[in-house]
Amino acid sequence: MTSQESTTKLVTVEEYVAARAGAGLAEVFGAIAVAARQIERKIRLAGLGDLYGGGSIYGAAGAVNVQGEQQQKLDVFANDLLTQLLGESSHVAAIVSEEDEGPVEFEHGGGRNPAAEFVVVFDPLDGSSNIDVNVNVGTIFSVVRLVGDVVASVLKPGTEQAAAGYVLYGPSAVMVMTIGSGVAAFTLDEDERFVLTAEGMRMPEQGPYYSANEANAGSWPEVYREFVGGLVAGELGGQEYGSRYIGSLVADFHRTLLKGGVFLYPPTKKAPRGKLRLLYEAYPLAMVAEQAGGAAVDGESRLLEVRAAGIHDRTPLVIGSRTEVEALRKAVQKTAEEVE
Ligand code: FBP
Repeated sequence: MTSQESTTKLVTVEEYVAARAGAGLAEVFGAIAVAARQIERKIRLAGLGDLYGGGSIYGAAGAVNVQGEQQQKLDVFANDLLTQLLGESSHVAAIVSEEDEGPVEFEHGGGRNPAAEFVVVFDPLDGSSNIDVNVNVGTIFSVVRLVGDVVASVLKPGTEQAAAGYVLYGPSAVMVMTIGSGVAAFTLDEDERFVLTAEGMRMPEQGPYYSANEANAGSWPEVYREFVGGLVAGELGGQEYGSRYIGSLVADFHRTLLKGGVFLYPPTKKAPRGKLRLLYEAYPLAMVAEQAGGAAVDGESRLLEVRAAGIHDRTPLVIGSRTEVEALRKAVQKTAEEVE
């Protein structure tokens, strides 16, 4: 159904944010929405490969990013597009991306635009291992206020985020976001606009799924193995659990937001400080989780209060329904006390 036929007043994400947080932040969401719709189109048509000329967008771009990972062509496409469109906004002073070593600062008229009050931090395309196999991937973003220099602004605790969210490129493209007053979802419609489809979203108190790469379980700290074992054994209030793991953080988180349960990426021998990145993976999802009544920890501490020392810092992540996350936090804390 197109907007012309719709009898309901459709609200775009830009209108929603403008009405609640002003034109500046609305412009930032507008830039993210335009980028997301072009990324969505590129992903949707990627399977056509080179049929229509122009080469395939699948595969490696031939470069390695600051994480030491092979950049995928779609990573580079998404990164360049977000950087370009956010750079055109007079309200954005700089961006920080998973794909770039340092911040990219924007100049308007030969210097920083004094009206530029935001820095946007993002993972342009999360779930790289799933890009070429047509499985859901996403874009994750966090918006912080510029206070002093860019790095100092983005290294503030996650509690300081002005806004956060993600776009899931799945059967439908959905943007889930918060500006600090609850969680809303916007779905890409046939007129290529992200229109409001859910508001005041709540994560169930406890859910039927746990989500983790159990192939790593052998190198998790014991307390995480015991925790997952306890879930499977029905020890958490008798709740039965199924296992779900897509391997794209955005997709695994989105299911957890809607159905409840817990997603875990514990420390491993290979990644003792965790695999996932604090600023552009964990912080934004933790803000969404908390705003929807869920929770997020790095094991023992509230994730949003964990401080980053560097823009590409990694962290263990346990996120989801309050019941499971609180139970895990208590177990890790107890283990830490026993060690002391
Ligand atoms: P990037 O693709 O942005 O590097 O994200 C990391 C990620 O792919 C997450 O989306 C996902 O949760 C995790 O890594 C999967 O890791 P693993 O393959 O070790 O299970």
